[in-house]
This record gives sequence, C-alpha cells and structure tokens, in this order.
Amino acid sequence: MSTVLILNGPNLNLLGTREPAIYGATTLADVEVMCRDEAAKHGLTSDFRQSNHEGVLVDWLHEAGRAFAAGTLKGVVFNAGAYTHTSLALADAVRGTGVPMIEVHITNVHAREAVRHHSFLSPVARGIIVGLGPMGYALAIAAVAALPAKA
Ligand code: CA2
Repeated sequence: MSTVLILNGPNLNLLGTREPAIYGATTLADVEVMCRDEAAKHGLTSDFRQSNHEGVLVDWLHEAGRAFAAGTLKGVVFNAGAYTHTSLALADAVRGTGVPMIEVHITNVHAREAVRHHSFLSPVARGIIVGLGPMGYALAIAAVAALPAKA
C-alpha cells in the first residue's frame, strides 16, 4: 500500500488550544484522524508528523524523496506554518527531491497580513489549498491520491 506523508510546521501543535477565532477549535490530533480516514478512502496509508524545527522538516522531505523514488510514497501534504513565508531551504528540499507536494493552509493567508501573502513553497507545489480550514488537509490528500502514477 502507498503512503501519503502529511507534514506540519511550527506551532501547529497548538491548533485547537489557542487563538480559536483564527484557527478554529479542531486540534492537530483531530486533523490526524481526519487525514487517516481520508487516506484510507483512497487506499493510502497516512504518515502524519509535526515539527517546530526547520531542519527536521528538511530531513523529512529528503526521506519523502527517497520513498517517492522507491515507489512507496504517493506524495506529501505540507502545511509549513510560518516557514512558508521564510524558508528557501524547505522549497529547495521539495525541488531537490522532486517529491510531489500539495501546500495547505488552514487560514486564507491572502486575507491576512501582507507578510503571509508570499510563499516560498507555492512555486514548487503541485497545488495549493488555502482558507478551507482543516478540510483542506482532506482535499489535499484526495489530490495526492489522484496524482498520476510515478513514471
Ligand atoms: O493557515 C495556516 O495553516 C498557516 O500555515 C498557519 C501558520 C501561519 O504562520 C501561516 O501564515 C498560515 C501558523 C500556525 C500556528 O498555529 C497556531 C494555532 C493555534 C494557536 C497559535 C498558533
């Protein structure tokens, strides 16, 4: 069975515990269950991770690239949190590994502060889902499942 890797960046472990007016009441543990269910609907196994450390996320993308090359990973769903707006290293890791990646944001970053309007990841993403809340993760998993098989 193929896997979809769901990566979450800094502070997303706080989801559902702080700032509910912005991020809602759903916890990251709830999102993980939703992702597992959605992946199963598409015959995929989900591997759900969160880190507050940029280098750890880079390492996980490298791991994903190797798994993609080996044919055991279908793609990555990535909410890089604030690193979205700052990290050339994460964009380089996606580009360098060639792993298909769908970028997700819970909030509509384009309706927020100008600093959130730019994403280093969008140019290397296969697709982008913003502003649809936790449902965005499920939609992104469906998109990964629909990706053509690796050549
Ligand atoms: O909307 C998103 O998913 C974001 O990636 C969330 C990031 C933010 O920096 C991006 O601009 C957009 C922030 C994640 C922090 O999440 C928190 C949740 C609850 C309380 C505090 C932070």
